[in-house]
Amino acid sequence: MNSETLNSTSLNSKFATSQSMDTASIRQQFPILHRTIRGKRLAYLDSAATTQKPQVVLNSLQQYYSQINANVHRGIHFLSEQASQAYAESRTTVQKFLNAKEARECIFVRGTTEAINLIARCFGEAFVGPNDEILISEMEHHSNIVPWQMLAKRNGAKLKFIPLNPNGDLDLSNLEELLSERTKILAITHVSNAIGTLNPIKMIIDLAHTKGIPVLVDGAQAAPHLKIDVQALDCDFYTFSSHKTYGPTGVGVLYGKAHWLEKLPPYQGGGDMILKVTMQESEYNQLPHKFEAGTPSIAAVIALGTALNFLMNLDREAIRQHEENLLQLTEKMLSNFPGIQIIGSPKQRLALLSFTMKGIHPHDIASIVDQEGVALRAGHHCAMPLMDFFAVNGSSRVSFGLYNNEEDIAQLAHALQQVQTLFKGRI
Ligand code: ALA
Repeated sequence: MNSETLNSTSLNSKFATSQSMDTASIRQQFPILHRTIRGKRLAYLDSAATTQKPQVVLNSLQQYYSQINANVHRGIHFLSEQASQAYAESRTTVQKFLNAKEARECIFVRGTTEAINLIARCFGEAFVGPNDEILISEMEHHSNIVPWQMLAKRNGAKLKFIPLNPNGDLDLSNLEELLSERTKILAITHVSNAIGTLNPIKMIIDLAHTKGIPVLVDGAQAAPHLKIDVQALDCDFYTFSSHKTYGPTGVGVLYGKAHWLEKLPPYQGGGDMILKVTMQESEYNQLPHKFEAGTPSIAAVIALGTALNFLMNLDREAIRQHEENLLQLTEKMLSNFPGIQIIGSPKQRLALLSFTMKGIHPHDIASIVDQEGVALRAGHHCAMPLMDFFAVNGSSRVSFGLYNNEEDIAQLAHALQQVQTLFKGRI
């Protein structure tokens, strides 16, 4: 490949608009970005798997455990009141982040996977019976496939799929027919975690609603990058994970319209989700507590609030533009490599892409670039049906966070050249 494409100075000047966001000062706030990996600068290009955490989030975790550690909603002592208040404030922050109508519509769960499992279990129990249909798409992450397969098996329902176009967009030409009289719910990803397709989610929701069908949106790969407005989208359920949104692991959010959540049975039984328990039966608590049995991940919930405030205090549109520039730059860089094939060419991609390198296994690529300090994800990305659609066993994925810069892409280009050098004559 042309050595100019490896030169970070030329990359910088080509996409000068990226500089309108002060990436340097943002990077300063992420301590992990300053460590070296195998003696090399870290180029972290795996934010779709999990994002790195800013210092304010780390401080929030430390502060909770060192200053206010106590259980929530249980004690009347000072610390428990402080912890409960911080926990409740975090819910209000989530409400603001999603523009939900009410804070009680925002349920803390373990992550997107648990949120979808909760709906598959509780909505399934209440509303899905034999021969009913559940509609998803062929581009879903396993966590938006397997819970529905389990439900279909349990209740004798049928799982149907929105197909794909060869470019990796959803084929929506038959959506109206796919949304049948028997369809009880449509569950669809906002953004593909494997190839980055940004779906026309509003149009899909509106169409489903014309037939009275509720829609769950898997927002795991959208919430870190887009301003989400659940009222404008009018979705019935929306899910995202803290750890992909600059917060800690172990917590995520299930948004649901109150009228739906009120109709669903509880997910788990235990403390906090009840008002009264006798030996024979129980009376369940109000929203949101009905779905939050047991001691929650208190520190993580509070630090998620910190992470969302961190994001909301930044210029989200500038971040989006910055990540878009990085994506275009990466596409351009990869297209200069012989044998590299970017998977799909959707109309709109968000913050990530996947590629294959002729004759080289994605795991080999990830191992070799790792030696150069570059972190990529390799494999099927928990989207095996999508990999089958593109007839590949797996791919290498580059995904961005707000802290990435042109230097990361130049470092990736250099590392990929090492891969080609090592495999020269063998492919
Ligand atoms: N769902 C995460 C990813 O796509 C783990 O990498």
